[in-house]
Amino acid sequence: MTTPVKVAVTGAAGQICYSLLFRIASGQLLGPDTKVQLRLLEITPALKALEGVVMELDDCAFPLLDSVEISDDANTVFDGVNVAMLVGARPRGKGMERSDLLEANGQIFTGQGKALNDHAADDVRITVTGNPANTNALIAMHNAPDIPTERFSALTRLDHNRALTQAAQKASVSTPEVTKMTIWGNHSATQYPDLFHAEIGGRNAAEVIGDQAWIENDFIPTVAQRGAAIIEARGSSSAASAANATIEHTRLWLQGTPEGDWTSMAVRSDGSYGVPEGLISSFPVTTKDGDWEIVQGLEIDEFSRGRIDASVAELTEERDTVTEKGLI
Ligand code: NAX
Repeated sequence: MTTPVKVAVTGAAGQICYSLLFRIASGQLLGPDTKVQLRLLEITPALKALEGVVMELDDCAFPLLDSVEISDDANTVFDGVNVAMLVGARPRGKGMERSDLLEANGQIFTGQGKALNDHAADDVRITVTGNPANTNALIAMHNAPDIPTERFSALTRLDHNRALTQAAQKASVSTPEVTKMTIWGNHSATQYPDLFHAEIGGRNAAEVIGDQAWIENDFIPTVAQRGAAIIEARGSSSAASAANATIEHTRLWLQGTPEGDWTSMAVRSDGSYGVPEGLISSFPVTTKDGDWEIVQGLEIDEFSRGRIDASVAELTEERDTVTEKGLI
């Protein structure tokens, strides 16, 4: 057994965490040889519910779960953490404008960025799931000047997984046959799930499918609006699949992407593919030993260019809004 890893999770009494925490504690994030110390953050009114979740964690008697601490103080929870999953966020309330939502979340992510900056371990890796995820990650990153910018990411692996399944079902293959999928841009309805660089059974996915109309009119909108479709069907937003993607995103980051494949991760742009430097935007990335690299050299045709630019324009607007509000 190696040294236990400290994993912080925020929004711990929420619905994503009701799946996420149990999967982390059972070893699905760090593997069967690593003990985990869970450090859970909630707002004060949700602490009682969180106590109930902790009772359930206890009742699983997970061999790999070394300890669980809960608090409503980010400085306490983030103390010494190696991994931080920022799931908790302020949902959009009735009559709330997008800029109000950015501001409400800005308050949360400035504070959590500062607390991570002051208390997290030197090797911390941070993933933001709570929406608007890309811009929340941007805010946290700007408020943590001592943490290298490449340690911040936002989740687009759920969109990636949705795209894998849509493509696999269309081509009547199983999901592992679909590789090199990319989600570009924002985790929002403007995201661009890209089949033109993906492969099915090692061949170009768009060519294998051979149906441009399906790609434009079915595939892209189905993936981009899947979250809304789940709410419509289930009456509440994606939870187990979001937990699954949060685990997969972080596991791949720590353990590496398989040879010959990549994942989608929203990370700080270095200007690649014309995405303005500094935005947290989703790219195709490979990972190794806890580091990521944006896949280079993909040719972007006019169709893909337009889609990427539209999503990046939205991210630029979000950045401008949070800059005006003094959050970054
Ligand atoms: P819930 O509303 O069930 O849970 C959120 C929890 O966060 C609540 O228990 C709340 O008390 C807590 N919270 C609020 N402010 C907090 C703070 N300052 N510190 C700590 N905890 C705080 O939402 P849930 O369904 O779990 O979703 C969580 C977030 O994930 C939402 O923002 C949601 O929009 C986002 N999602 C992101 C996805 C992605 O792919 N990036 C997909 C799924 C999901 O929609």
